Amino acid sequence: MQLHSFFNSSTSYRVRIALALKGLPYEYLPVNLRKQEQRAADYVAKNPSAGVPLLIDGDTQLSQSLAIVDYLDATHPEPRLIPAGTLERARVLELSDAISCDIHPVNNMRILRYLQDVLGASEEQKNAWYHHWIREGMTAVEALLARHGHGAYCYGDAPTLADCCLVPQMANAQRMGCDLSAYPRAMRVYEHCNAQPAFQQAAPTQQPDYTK
Ligand SMILES: N[C@@H](CCC(=O)N[C@@H](CS)C(=O)NCC(=O)O)C(=O)O
Repeated sequence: MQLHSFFNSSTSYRVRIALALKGLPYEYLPVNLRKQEQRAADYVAKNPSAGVPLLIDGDTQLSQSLAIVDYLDATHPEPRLIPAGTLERARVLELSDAISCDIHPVNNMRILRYLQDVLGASEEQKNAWYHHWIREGMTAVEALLARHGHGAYCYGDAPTLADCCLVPQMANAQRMGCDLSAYPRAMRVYEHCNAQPAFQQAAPTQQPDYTK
């Protein structure tokens, strides 16, 4: 398999965690978002969404991080990251969606660029936007974890798709200077995950395209 990825991309980071948890080797194909390589015509021909990640598995080209993790779960079921049980599956997807649908899209690079380049927002206004949506989104995530979370991870004592989403989102928020002390349960899960080798292997600093 090959993975088009950018070290700082939180959606790529989700897939890297899933691949590491499953122990699957892959070739890392860097796409430099700072240089807008995701918009190059030959790349958009492969991924019409003009973003990372993009997984290549033989003749299969698959974008969308959650679809990729679902695909990996079907093709390499051990360990399962989306539980099979109806309620367990729904709970893990509920948390994953709270992050991947409600937090990540509004703070994505192209949205922040549009705010500044087209709407004329200042650096301060852009940061206020980012922090606002982290506060709103993480308050909901923390409440969901308090209600349904148990064990060392988001949902139980084994990592799931929800942890693949939570860790990159919190890392991103920390990088942007957000105060995460109001989310102690999420922080405990985050720290526990970061102590595990698979999560460490998937971290931005460990990627071949990492730069400061
Ligand atoms: N829903 C997509 C989002 C993919 C996405 O937007 N990735 C970001 C990096 S985290 C990206 O490539 N951004 C490029 C841009 O904003 O121009 C997924 O989960 O894979």
